[in-house]
Amino acid sequence: MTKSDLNILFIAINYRPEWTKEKTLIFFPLGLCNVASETKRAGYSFDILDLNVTPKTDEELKDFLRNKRYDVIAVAGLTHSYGIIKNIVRIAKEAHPDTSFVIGDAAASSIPELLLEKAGADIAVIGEGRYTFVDLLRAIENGDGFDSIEGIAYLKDGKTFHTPVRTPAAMDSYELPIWDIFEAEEYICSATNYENMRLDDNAYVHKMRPLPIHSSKGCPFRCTFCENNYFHKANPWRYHSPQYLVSVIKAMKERHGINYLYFWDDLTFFTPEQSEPLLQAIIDADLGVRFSAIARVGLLKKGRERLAEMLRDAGCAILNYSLESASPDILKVMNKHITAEQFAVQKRMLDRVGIASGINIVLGYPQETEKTIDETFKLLYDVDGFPSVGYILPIPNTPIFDYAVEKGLIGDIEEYVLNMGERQFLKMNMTGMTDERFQQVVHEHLRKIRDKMGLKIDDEHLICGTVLDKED
Ligand code: B12
Ligand code: SF4
Repeated sequence: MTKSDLNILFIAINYRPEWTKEKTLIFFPLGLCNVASETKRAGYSFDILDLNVTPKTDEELKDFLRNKRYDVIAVAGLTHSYGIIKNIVRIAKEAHPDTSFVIGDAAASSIPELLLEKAGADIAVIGEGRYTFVDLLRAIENGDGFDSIEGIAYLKDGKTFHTPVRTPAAMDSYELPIWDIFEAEEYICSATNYENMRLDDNAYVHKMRPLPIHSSKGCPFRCTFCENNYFHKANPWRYHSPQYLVSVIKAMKERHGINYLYFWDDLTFFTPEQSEPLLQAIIDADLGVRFSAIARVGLLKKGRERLAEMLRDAGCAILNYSLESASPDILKVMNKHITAEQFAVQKRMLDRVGIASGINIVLGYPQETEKTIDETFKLLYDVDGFPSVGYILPIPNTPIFDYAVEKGLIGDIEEYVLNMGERQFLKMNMTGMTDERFQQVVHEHLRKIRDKMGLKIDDEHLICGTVLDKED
């Protein structure tokens, strides 16, 4: 079989199928694009089915998949999209049972057993997947086994079998994504429909032409609710050189006219030693691009005012950093290694230089009480921080998930994953409060902060602030 004989399809799923691009922002499938780009460079041709840009009903999907027989179908997914992936595998395999389904991204690393043993997928690609996928195609082409391909799981004698972990390549050796493999302009323009996403009181996303970029992979910390516990288990935190990143941003500007970057990292700015050279390179290149990025509480502290100014001068519009909780006890069980005081210092320093703060909190650890909730929101009230609220969403293979299983809060794992939903919705209550009281307290606090800050957010969108109303 030659390369051109393999029929390959990449499917970008819509994680929120009921919210189409007309109603909300759609997110560029950067991970899948990186894999498809490498596949293209390796000389393979393929089809793309992008369900964000062209949504399909099950019937339309069936028609699409019946029309052409694919040897390999590749899908990227997060854990909570397990049900969507399972449905796609079922539909495709009804028509062509011998198609090989390859699943990548966070779902493949967190729930490989479910994907292989229950959903009918054939291969789960663990962690970084661009070179692994090309190796897989070569093995399928040549009829070789998969044992020698590092970084995958597949079924052997009906059970999930893991090959050795793949050592990631050097960060700067990654070639650029070929953004046009997907309809990049559809994604860039979708921001113009997204009237509801606030950066701060006045700035909305619709003036932007954004695309995501990675500056790093992984994170050196191990918070007890975070997927880093397994996804980057064997890999250290790694980041691109400033020169590499500047060249990527230049290419994004030239090819797609972008003027805004989302740094889709776990951790973009960690220490001054690592942050300053990157910021200086962006300032020197005078790129005219603004960005949002990720840091941790503790980056900005007394004596680091210059770093805050560099962030501003480089174009940082929003710095996202998580408080998670102001309760020292909860921060401890989260393994967070931050303090409420450090958070307040960072927030005020960013306010002074005019950078908006993206603040996440996670509510509902077993130690959570009305008192700890008050503590968290009092701090936010005092510093004028309106948070993005998440209720704890235990992800398989994290310590908090193991705890929930141990306590009998999670029984059948497949059933749990099918219904886990997203962090905006209270699905698992590990506190001593009733669901109603818990949510009532949270909403009361959010209303108070909103009113103090004069934000235009209606009561229904206090938690899910980036969601447009669904059509009836
Ligand atoms: C940006 C981001 C978002 C954005 C956009 C998400 C999106 N739809 O694309 C927003 C803010 C919307 C978001 C939302 C959520 N997110 Co989020 N998000 C991220 C973040 C920071 C980056 C994601 C990213 O860039 N992906 C692109 C990556 C995957 O590209 P890459 O590195 O080049 O990919 C390599 C490998 O992953 C692999 N690979 C990737 N895809 C594929 C496909 C195939 C076929 C193969 C073979 C390989 C492969 O190979 C690639 C190249 O080597 C990650 C953390 C992180 N650093 O990954 C969290 C993360 C993915 N999010 C997470 C979560 C939980 C969510 C939410 C569910 C939170 C919630 N609301 O409850 C929602 C999901 C809702 C939704 N609609 O998507 C978790 C997922 C955990 C899990 N196991 O599922 C993560 C990992 C954060 C964390 N540390 O826990 N998120
Ligand atoms: S600091 Fe953030 S990315 Fe790192 S382990 Fe904790 S939650 Fe995950």
